[in-house]
Order: sequence, then structure tokens, then C-alpha cells
Amino acid sequence: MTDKPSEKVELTVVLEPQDSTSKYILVALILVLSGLLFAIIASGGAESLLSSNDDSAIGNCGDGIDNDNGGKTDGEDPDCYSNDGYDASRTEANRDNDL
Ligand SMILES: [Ca+2]
Ligand SMILES: [Ca+2]
Ligand SMILES: [Ca+2]
Repeated sequence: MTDKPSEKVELTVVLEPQDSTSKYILVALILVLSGLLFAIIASGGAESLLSSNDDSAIGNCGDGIDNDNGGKTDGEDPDCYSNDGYDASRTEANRDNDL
């Protein structure tokens, strides 16, 4: 008769560490996931910042504006052509070749 209660006590002793371990795993998982989410948001923000900087700094051959005020815009401006042809990532910088 005294064996059965001691078995129950053993069961609860076994269950308690499992519960705290799963809680620890859950907390660790949440930390990792939130860290990943933060990294994705941070990299996405940095990427959008970089791309917006690129748009204003280089590559104005796709904005439909005659950026160098030479008279020819984007596809008409020789600045926007490389050896391979028209390249929107190039920059209008020389107004002399528009004339
Ligand atoms: Ca342009
Ligand atoms: Ca131009
Ligand atoms: Ca030009």
C-alpha cells in the first residue's frame, strides 16, 4: 500500500523538470524567432535605405527626368548607354552629349 503513493510522487517529480524544460525551450524559441524577425526587419530596412540611396545617387536613367538638363532623357541620353546598350542603372551626368 505504501508503494503506490511513492510511485505518484515519483511521477510528479519526473513531470516537473519536463515542464520547466519545455518552458525553457519555448522561451528560447521565442527569443530566437524574435531575433530572426528583428534581423529580417533590420536587413529589410537597411536594404530599402540602400536602394533608395542608390536611386538618388546612381542610376537616374530610368526616372523619366532629364537629370543633367541637356535636353535628352533616359533612353535618349548617351549617358544611359553602355557597350551592351541601354542601362537604366547608369546615370545622366554629362549634359554636353545631349546636345
Ligand atoms: Ca533620367
Ligand atoms: Ca540628359
Ligand atoms: Ca547626358
